Amino acid sequence: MVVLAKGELEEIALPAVQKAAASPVADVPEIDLGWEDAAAAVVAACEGNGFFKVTGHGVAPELLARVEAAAAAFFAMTPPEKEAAAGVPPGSPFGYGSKRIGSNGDLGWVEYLLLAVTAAGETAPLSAGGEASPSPAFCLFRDLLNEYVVAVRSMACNLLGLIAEGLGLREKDALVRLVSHEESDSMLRVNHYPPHPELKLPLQLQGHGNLTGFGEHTDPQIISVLRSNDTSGLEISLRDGSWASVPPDRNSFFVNVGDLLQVLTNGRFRSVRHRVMVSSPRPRVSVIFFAGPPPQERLVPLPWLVAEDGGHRRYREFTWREYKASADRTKLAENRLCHFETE
Ligand code: GA4
Repeated sequence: MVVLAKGELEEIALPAVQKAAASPVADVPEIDLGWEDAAAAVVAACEGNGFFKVTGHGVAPELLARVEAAAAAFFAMTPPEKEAAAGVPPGSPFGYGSKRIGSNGDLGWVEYLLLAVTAAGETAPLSAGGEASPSPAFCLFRDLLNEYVVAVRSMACNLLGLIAEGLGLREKDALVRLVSHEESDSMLRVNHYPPHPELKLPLQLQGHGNLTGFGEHTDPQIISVLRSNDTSGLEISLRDGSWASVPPDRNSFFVNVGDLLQVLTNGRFRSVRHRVMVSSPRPRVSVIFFAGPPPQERLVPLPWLVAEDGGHRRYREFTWREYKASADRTKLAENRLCHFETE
């Protein structure tokens, strides 16, 4: 067991680094958004492992580099400084967190910032979800993240438009409208995976171990758009249930199919199970935009896809508020969709 040093946020025992065989490298489809046949390529990737890489996205590399540097500076502060900077009352799911994931006892070798995205007009102001006022330095970081959210949310909408096109939906904005709505419930998560103390030891003393940074799970939302620095760690579960590692690429974005897209496509796409393993001696920083619908949105498989499936509707209707409340009662690794399946 590794017990964190006194003076850290609190003492939480984590399992020691496990000896584990490295996962094979995933064959991740790469899609350039400028391609003429991007819609078909996105649908094929979603039907495959539900995970793909986006290039030709048009987001300025300079913005990505600024966000990466600002995130590193934020996590370089002491835990009390980070908590105070994020300015969120205790008990809120938003703001700064360390090692605890969700509220049902999941732990990971990760610290994070979780922010609500409230989509008002053209901009996407981030709110830490509380009344307490954040520090001026944190406000600057938040302004930068707002800029990032505008870019990445527009990419998410682009992708949802391509999916609708590739699926041959008559209603072209059936998916986009869920995320571009004024009350859409999207989130931004900035994760920092410090190298495990044992991984700082000379290689011959380490035993090539692995530690869970963020345990396996599927994302509950529609799609998630992730960007990381050049440190490895992300792994996806392939259709056969085996794990494969995703080589990092700081110039590209990675997209996950979420649970809601699985429902909307009546199971034609499947939400991808993924996890982060900490095995690098360098820190990993990732920023993930989770594209969600308004809380009151009623979700049901799209009629066209139900018809294509011989009229079999695989999920019952529910609201996003209902799904989130149900998800919040689960442990990270649980299957959350099974509660919404029809007979
Ligand atoms: C996984 C995806 C996002 O990080 C997140 C996570 C959320 C949390 O950290 O509070 C959850 C997890 C995520 C799924 C099930 C519940 C809720 C932790 C947890 C055990 C912010 C989200 O929306 O769902």
